[in-house]
Parts: sequence; C-alpha cells; structure tokens
Amino acid sequence: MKLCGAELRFVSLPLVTPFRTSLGTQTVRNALVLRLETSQGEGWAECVADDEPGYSSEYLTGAADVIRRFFLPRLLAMDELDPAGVAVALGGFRGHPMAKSAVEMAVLDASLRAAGMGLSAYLGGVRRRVPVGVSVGITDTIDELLGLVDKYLTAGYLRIKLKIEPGWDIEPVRAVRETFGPSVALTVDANTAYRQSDIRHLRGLDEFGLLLVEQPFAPEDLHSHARLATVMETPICLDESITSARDAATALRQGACSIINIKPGRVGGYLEARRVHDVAQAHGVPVWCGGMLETGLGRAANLALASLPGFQLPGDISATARYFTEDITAPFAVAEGHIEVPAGPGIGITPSADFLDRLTTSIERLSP
Ligand code: NPQ
Ligand code: MG
Repeated sequence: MKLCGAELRFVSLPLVTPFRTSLGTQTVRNALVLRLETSQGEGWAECVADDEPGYSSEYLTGAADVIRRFFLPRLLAMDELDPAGVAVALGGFRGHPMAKSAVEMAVLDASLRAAGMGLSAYLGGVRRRVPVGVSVGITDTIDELLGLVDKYLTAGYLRIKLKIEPGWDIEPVRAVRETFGPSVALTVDANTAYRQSDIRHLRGLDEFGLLLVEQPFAPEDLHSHARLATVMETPICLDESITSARDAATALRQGACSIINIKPGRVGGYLEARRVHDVAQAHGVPVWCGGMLETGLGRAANLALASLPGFQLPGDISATARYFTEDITAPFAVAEGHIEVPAGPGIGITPSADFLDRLTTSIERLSP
C-alpha cells in the first residue's frame, strides 16, 4: 500500500455538560480527524490529544504539527506501507504517542478496509459487544453528583467511575455508596492529584468496596503506587503511568498496580495497546479500555480493542449521548450495559460528510 495524500481536519463538538476532573474543566471537545488517501482506498482516524498539555504533554495543535511536518512526509516517501510499519517508520521520532497512534489507526483502517477485515478480528477480539461504564466528573454539590449517578445507572451502565481530588473524595464516594448500595460497581480516578503523604488519607477509601483506585500519584512515581498497594485493600490501577508494554511489565514487576487502564493514544497505537494487553494477560492482570472523550472514530476502534479477551472490566466507552449531542459518525448506544463492536471492515464506521462539515473548524490537505 502506498500513501498518496492526507487531510487534517479540526472538528469542534460541544459537550452535553461540562466535564470536570482534577486536571480542569472541559466544555467542548476539539478533535483532530485524519483522513489518509492510499493506493487501496481511504483510512480514517482521530488524535485524542486535548487542547492543552494537561493529561499528558501532548496537545492538539502540537500533534497536528508533528503529523504534518514529520510523520506524513516520512510515510508519503515510503513505497510499501502497512500497519506494523508505521511505528517502525516513526520510531526515530521521540514521544508524541497520541499523534503516532492517530497515524497508525488511519493506516490500520485503510489496509483492513481494503482487506475486508474488521479491526476486532484483526486484533484478536472474542466479543461482539463489550460491557461499558461511565466516568462521572467532579460536581459542585453531592446532590448533583447523586443525580448524575442515578441517571447513568438508569441508562444501564455497568460501572460508575467517580473523578476525585483532594477535598472531593471520601464524602462523595460515601454518599454514592450509601445511596445506591453495595452492589454498584464503583471505581475512583484521581488523575495524579495526590502525593505520597496522602497514603493514610487514601486508605480511608478502603471501606467503600471499590473495584479499583486509578492513578492517585504522578505518572513517573511508580514507587508511591507500590507503597500504597502494600497498605491498601483496594486494587491500584494505572493509567497515565503506562506508556508502553515495557512500562506495564516494569509496573507489574514493582507491584505498582494490579489492574491496567489501556488507552491506545497514550501507548502510541492499537498494536502497542495489544502488547500491553498481552503483558497483562501473562501476569494474570485484568485490563480495561480507557476513554479520552473520543468522537465516533476513536470510540469505534476502542470497542474493537475492548473485544480482546483480557478486557475483563467495563471500559470508559460510553454512549455518544454521554458526551455529545452531535458527533461526526452515527451515534453509539448502550443496551443492557453493553455497546456493540462495529462489524464492518476497518474500524467499521465512516464519518458522515454532513455531520463532518457541520462540525469542522478547519481543513488542511497534504500531498507528496
Ligand atoms: C481518564 N478520561 O481516564 C480520562 C481523563 C480525561 C473519561 O475519565 C479532554 C480530552 C478532556 C481527554 C479529561 C475519562 C479530558 C480527557 C479527562 C481525558 O483519566
Ligand atoms: Mg484515568
């Protein structure tokens, strides 16, 4: 397969409600959509970087820049392009995993579409639908939080994840547990908001029977996570800390986590995401698919990833309506707590030209 041209497009999707985490408050999802034109047809992808370098060091216009100036020229110069070749070809460029993941996803989509194969089958998926949960942002009041959780449980979500930070942890978790009872699958995500000196405080979460506590400490601080794991009953799950399969092996060897959140963008692509899954499987450690407020493109590909056998916990892959009133693809819906894995070739879904045009804020074309 040869790359013939590409289109980089920014889209802007208003969120149905502001999404507040320990990192900040989001009211609109600006996304970068990539369309590759190849000798065998087109391929679609999105880059999951955010506007600002808050969740990680990547940010949207920076990702567009590295794709435009370095990644696409390198791929346009190649005679034979295939999905596994993307990481090899871009291996000389450090960092930028979300930008690399977007390019790899578009090549995967193009080559699998040409081959008539779905991404789930290609990756080794074993499920036609996947169990899903929902991530609930920090709210102004506990009543407001209880109202949201009630709505999501009614919608059928199989797991509720509460965003926490210092000052918003024990009390909201207690209120949710007391209101909705012991059988609700509940987790918390701190997005790195705590320090090692908070270990005693975090142990206070043990009484609520949480499935896991996600990323309490800084990404590079495996040591504090390992310390916490020795004194806390609740399993520790890492998100920001795991940027490759090698990181996953290191974290597991050090006892820093016993569950892993996998986001393809964070680890540089769907193929590395599968390797993280394989490392976890070899350690008998469950994984689940994280979320980055993806458009329908990333949501479709994440559903394929989450169909692999090691994805033992509900993912942060919610219905489109959890985040957006309008998307660039047909919406995904939750039924009985599950979302169906798209069945078509490639990522299994194509943006609608109408929806795309309505939400696009800029387009740029690249050719050799
Ligand atoms: C997480 N996601 O698991 C992330 C964090 C996150 C669904 O909880 C814009 C783009 C804002 C991506 C805020 C969920 C974001 C973002 C938070 C990702 O840690
Ligand atoms: Mg997280």
